[in-house]
Amino acid sequence: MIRDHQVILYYGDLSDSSSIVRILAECRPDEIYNLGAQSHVAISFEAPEYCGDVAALGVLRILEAVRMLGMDKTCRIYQASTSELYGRVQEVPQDEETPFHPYSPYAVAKQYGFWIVKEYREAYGMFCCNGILFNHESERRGENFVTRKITLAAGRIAEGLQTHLELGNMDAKRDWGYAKDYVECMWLMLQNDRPQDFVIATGVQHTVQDFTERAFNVNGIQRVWKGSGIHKKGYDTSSGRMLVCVNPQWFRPTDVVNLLGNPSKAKRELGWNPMKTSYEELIRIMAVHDRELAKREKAGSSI
Ligand code: G4F
Repeated sequence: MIRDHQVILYYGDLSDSSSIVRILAECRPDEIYNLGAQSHVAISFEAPEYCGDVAALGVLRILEAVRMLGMDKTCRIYQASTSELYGRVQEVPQDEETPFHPYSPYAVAKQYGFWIVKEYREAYGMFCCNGILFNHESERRGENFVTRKITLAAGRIAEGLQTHLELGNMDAKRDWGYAKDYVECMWLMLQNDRPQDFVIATGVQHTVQDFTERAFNVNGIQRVWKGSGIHKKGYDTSSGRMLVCVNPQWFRPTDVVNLLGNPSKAKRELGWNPMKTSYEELIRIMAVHDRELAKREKAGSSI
C-alpha cells in the first residue's frame, strides 16, 4: 500500500480473487471503476489465455467479491466495455442496439465482461453499468497504441531523432475522443438514477492515415502520399524524404476497420457533451506534448 495525500494505492491483481476481496473489504467503496485489462488488441493474439483471464473472469471476480462482502446494494460498478465488441461491424454507426461480432481474443474476453455485468444487474439488482467506449486517447496513452505511436514519431522526426514511422493498416477507421472527456462520462453513468449501458463516442470517424497527416502538420511537416496498400508511403513535400511506410509486422490476424459510434443516448440521458474536445484539438494536445518530449530528449534531459 502506498499513501500519497488523498490517493491510496493497493497492490492487487484481477487474476487473484483473494487480493480483490481483501482490498474491497478494507476500502468498502461506494463506486468501482474497472478499467483493468490486457487492453492491447494486437497483444491479445499473443497472450489470449491471460487476456481472457483478466478481461473476462476479472470482471466476474469483482462482481462476486462485491456480493460476498454484502456490498451489492451500496456499491455501484462501472465496467469498461469497448467498441471492439462490434468488431466485424454489422452496421455503421454503432449504438446500444447494434449486434456484437467480436474480432480478437481481447474482444471475445470483453464480450464475457459485458454480459456478466448485465447478468448481475438483472439477477441480483446490482447497480452495474457497461460503458461501451470508443477509442479514447490522450498524451498519457501507451506508446504502442497507434495515436501515441504517431504523435511520438512525428515529434521525434521533426527534431531529427527518428528517420521515419512504420505503421500497419492505415485505412482502419476509428472514432477517436479525448480520454479526459470520457472519464467524466463514466462518472455520470454511476450518478444516474438507474444502471444502464451507454455508447461513449464522438460520432465522427477518421482513418489512421488522416490522424498521421494531421499529427505531422502540427509539427510543421506537410506530406504527400504515393502508392497504395502495403506500398503506400508518405513523403515530406519540401525535402522529398520518405517519412511513413507500411510494415506488415503491424497487421493483425483480424482487424476491426470501421468503428463509428452514435452517442445520442449518452447526450440525451446523461447530458454528456461528446464534442467538448474536438478531433483536431485532441491531435494538437498530443502532438504538442510529444514534441516537447522530443525536444527534451534532444537536449539530453530526462523525460
Ligand atoms: O490504437 P490501436 O492499437 O487501438 P484499437 O485496436 O482500436 O484498441 C483500442 O481501442 C479500443 C476501443 O475501441 C479499446 F477497447 C482497446 O483496449 C484499445 O484501447 O489500433 C487502432 C487501429 C487498428 O485498426 C490497427 O490495426 O490502428 C491500426 N494500426 C495501424 N498501424 C495500428 C498500427 N495500431 C497499432 N497499435 N500500431 C500500429 O503501428
